[in-house]
Amino acid sequence: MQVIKYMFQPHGDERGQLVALEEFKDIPFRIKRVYYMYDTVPEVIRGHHAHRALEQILICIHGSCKIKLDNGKEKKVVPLEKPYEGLYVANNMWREMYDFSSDAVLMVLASELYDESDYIRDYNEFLKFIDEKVVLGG
Ligand code: T46
Repeated sequence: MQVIKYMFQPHGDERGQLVALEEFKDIPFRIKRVYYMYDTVPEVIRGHHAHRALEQILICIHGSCKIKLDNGKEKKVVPLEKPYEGLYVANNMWREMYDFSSDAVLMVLASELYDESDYIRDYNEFLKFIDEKVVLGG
């Protein structure tokens, strides 16, 4: 499984750091939505779903967390610990977010507006979705 982690360019000077993200330049899609999670309860695991079409970049802009990616065949755990790194998560990837530090803020840049019908929340349905994509050559 190929994990795509972007290392964004911080603009640092004596005042501190600044990271700027532009769609189609630093981010490979049009950014239609931004959301973030914080005050995550220790031991909690978020996610447990995939998406039919949504692409996202996950950036832990404060603190740290881990992302487990599962493409139906392979699983990989990716730590996010720096505010200048972004993990690309494609639609066809089951994801779980966990091990949040108490100060973690996980920000997500999303290619689509919120749409509950885009979620695949059942793991067997996800495996079927992946198989159908392979058959269709997607
Ligand atoms: C994903 C991972 C990384 C909204 O009203 N609008 C939104 O844009 C989002 C993302 C959520 N919500 C509502 C829906 C639920 O009532 O916020 C509540 C929590 O959402 P959810 O349980 O889906 O959160 P996570 O952390 O399990 O998953 C989220 C995203 O939903 C998902 O697309 O890939 O973060």
